[in-house]
Amino acid sequence: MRVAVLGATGLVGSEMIKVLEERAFPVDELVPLASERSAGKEVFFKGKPYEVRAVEEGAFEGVDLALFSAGSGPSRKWAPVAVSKGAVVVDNSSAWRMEEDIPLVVPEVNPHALEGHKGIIANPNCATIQAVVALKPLHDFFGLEKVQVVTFQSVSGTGLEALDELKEGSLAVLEGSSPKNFLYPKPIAFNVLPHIGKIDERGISEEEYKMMNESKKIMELPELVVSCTAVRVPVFRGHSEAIVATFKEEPSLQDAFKALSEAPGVSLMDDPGCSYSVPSEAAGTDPVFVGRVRKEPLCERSLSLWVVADNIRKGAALNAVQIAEELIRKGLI
Ligand code: 2RA
Repeated sequence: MRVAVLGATGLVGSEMIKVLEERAFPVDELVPLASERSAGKEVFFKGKPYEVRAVEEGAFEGVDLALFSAGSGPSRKWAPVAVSKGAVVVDNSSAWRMEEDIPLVVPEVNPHALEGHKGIIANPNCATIQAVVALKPLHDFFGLEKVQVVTFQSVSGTGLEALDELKEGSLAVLEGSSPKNFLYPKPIAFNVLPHIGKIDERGISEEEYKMMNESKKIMELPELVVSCTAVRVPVFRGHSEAIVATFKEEPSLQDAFKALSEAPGVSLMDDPGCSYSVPSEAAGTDPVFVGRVRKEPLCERSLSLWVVADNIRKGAALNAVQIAEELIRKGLI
């Protein structure tokens, strides 16, 4: 299979190439693509160097699968071009996610949504992916009615620049000075910012809308009530989420543990001594770690969960490759 990766030099794009190799995806030829600015750089796949090409129409000739992680603008421009050349596009940007006829897919939750795709498939937002992987098994058991999520999102979600900012900003603070020109509305070093994406006139941020809207589409629960506060935290890699899930039926802890322990993509942390994961442990791994599972005294018929995952892997690159694997399994590519 001829596989293109657009955004090949970025955090997610380079992880996509790594995951393709790790999972022995059937790549006969890799076509690493990027903007003019990054063209000419070198990436490695199966021990071989590949020169990154500047994206242009001809680059998609003969491409079977195109994994995109280059932002909404380039996705809107190049995904239709890639499809016109016969490729199936799995796009990690937010460009297509809420388009009615575009599947928004987490393979552990709604693989059936791939049927009848028209060439473009949207990869959900990282924070949404880990939440629905944890919620799906509980929904199947108890019927999900309402979800309240507070996210603790690492700076890698913003990209390579933000990793440098956290490091340099933290050093500056430790040396007694203050961080200089920063990417976020306020310095992230030793700070937490309840502000990811623009905040609208209702006081809700773009990231919070992603959680609210994407989770309903993926779980096919248009009536689901979702509330989210998305927070940026001074962590390099790995998103964490405190979730309160309210169900139609009273959830028993025993059934909740059974559902989670058997759920695809979930690693249940249920050791009474240490029933939770943390970003430093989740970084570089595939599972969605679910811990601190407990009855929620504040709300009836509710459970509280602590959900941690690597936002660059399961939250982006791995989920995209798993979608491609599912397409092969279903004969849809
Ligand atoms: C973030 N979810 O964490 C957004 C985009 N990756 O910044």
